[in-house]
Amino acid sequence: MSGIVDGTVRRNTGRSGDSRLITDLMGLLGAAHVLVDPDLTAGYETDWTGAFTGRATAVARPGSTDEVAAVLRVCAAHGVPVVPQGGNTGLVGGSVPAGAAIGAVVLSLRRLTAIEPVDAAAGLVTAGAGATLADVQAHARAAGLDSGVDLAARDSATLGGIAATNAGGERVLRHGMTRGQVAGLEAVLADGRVVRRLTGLPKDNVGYDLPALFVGSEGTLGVITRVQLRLVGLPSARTTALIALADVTSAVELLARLRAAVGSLDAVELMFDDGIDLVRGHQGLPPPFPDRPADRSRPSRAHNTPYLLVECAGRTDPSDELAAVVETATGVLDVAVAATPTEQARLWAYREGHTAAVNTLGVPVKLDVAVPLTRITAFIDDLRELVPTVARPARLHLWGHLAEANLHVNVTGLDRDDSRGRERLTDAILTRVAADGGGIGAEHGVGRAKMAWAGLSRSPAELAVIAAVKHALDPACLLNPGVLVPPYGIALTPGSPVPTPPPPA
Ligand code: FAD
Ligand code: 2HG
Ligand code: ZN
Repeated sequence: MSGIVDGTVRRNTGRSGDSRLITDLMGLLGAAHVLVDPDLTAGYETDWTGAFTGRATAVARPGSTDEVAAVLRVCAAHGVPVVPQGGNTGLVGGSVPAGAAIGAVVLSLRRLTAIEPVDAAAGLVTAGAGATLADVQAHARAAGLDSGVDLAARDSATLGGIAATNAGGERVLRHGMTRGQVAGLEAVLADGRVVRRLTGLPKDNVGYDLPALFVGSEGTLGVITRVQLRLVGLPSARTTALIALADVTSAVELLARLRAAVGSLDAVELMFDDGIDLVRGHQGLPPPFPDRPADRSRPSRAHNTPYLLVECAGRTDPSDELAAVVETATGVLDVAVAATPTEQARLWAYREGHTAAVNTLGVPVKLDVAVPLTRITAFIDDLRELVPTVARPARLHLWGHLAEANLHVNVTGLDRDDSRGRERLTDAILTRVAADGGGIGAEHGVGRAKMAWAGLSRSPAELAVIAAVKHALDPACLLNPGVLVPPYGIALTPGSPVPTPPPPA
């Protein structure tokens, strides 16, 4: 049996000692919705990247909020931790029972898929936490509206997971992060109590903003069961352009001009030649341009050309507005414009294919950082030098959401089990990020992967508040132990207070 003992989470070695818990769960949900067969649980036990894995005591698949509450009460009674899981597309190891959560019950929300009718006047839709983003988007579009949140994992990522990670994605420039799009939610606390705020009232100032507190809490404060999402207008005209540039500085300058002059700007995404080549190899795609864009100012250097994928969307055709800026920008080497959905999807495939293409090279060291745009050129140059000095063999893959100064830094070539080498590299890169006043976690969250480095982006006082909130809502530390907040008994940074478990009731 798992439980908090002497400040650490006791780990399961097998499933036999948990038969009473499993029997209780089966009594609640029926045997069909409590998975214990390793062939069936395997897909819930390893994260999308393959970096994080651990055995679960069981995978519980409740079908309603009441069942979620009942599962949490039973797990609390048995002292067994719970790892909430949606689509398992998270990239920081928070959705699987690894590390301090080995032996936890994985609580899969994927059966909570109900999507309620769109409230067109209020611009809202409420859906079960297990509804996929793609299903919610299709539902909203059928009503003439759209979700302001979009990301490449849309077919699997769930509304609950998106809220729990405060996901970013490809429309943040226009609509902000998920927190701004969540109007309300319903969540179940570790002890089974239900917190529900789904009034849909835009003005509702009565105390702390509890829905906002659960957004970005990564399954550590409660299990989100329903999400009320704001909807945005569905644009009738869209233009997408892939623009090859001489260097990153030109890309940043173009971003500034686009921001100032193009009101319909929706997305400005960054990638490089080597990333596009990797995606092309993986998906068998043709090159975006007949000839590789060449920077004549540095013909002899093996130059990794940066590209911006720019999208504008509005009620009227934004292509002239976009063209006017691009035609007069400096450092533009080549431009491909897509006006039809099929052509646009072709351009987006180069950008959205990066994560899957990198995974074919092995388990990457995956970092998601934000660096002030004024420093991003120097940061990228430094990174290209730093990575091979810290890790060898290593291959650096860079892409991201330029408008949000958000770079995805992936490094392949390190063995999955070389935890020291992976930590050393992570530490070197994140320390460099912090030195530039950057953020060590931009949109994917902290999870298990970045917890040890949270002190680079948050002060001891901030970390203490985060831990206090966690321990107030989940004093036994049963929800996602080892994610975001250190388990009891472990100081996050030297000198910071060591959290201790509450005295037995
Ligand atoms: P999971 O992976 O299942 O869980 C993620 C975290 O949320 C875990 O800590 C889990 O415990 C918690 N959680 C899940 N459901 C609940 C719930 N109902 N209640 C409480 N806690 C819960 N992310 C971005 O921000 N921007 C991107 O552009 C982006 N692109 C991606 C592209 C690809 C190809 C992939 C594979 C991932 C991408 N991601 C991106 C990461 C991922 O899709 C997001 O983090 C997403 O929000 C996770 O949703 P999920 O349902 O898969 O959650
Ligand atoms: C993206 O924007 C996603 O492509 C995934 O956030 C990033 O795989 C990654 O590192
Ligand atoms: Zn991203």
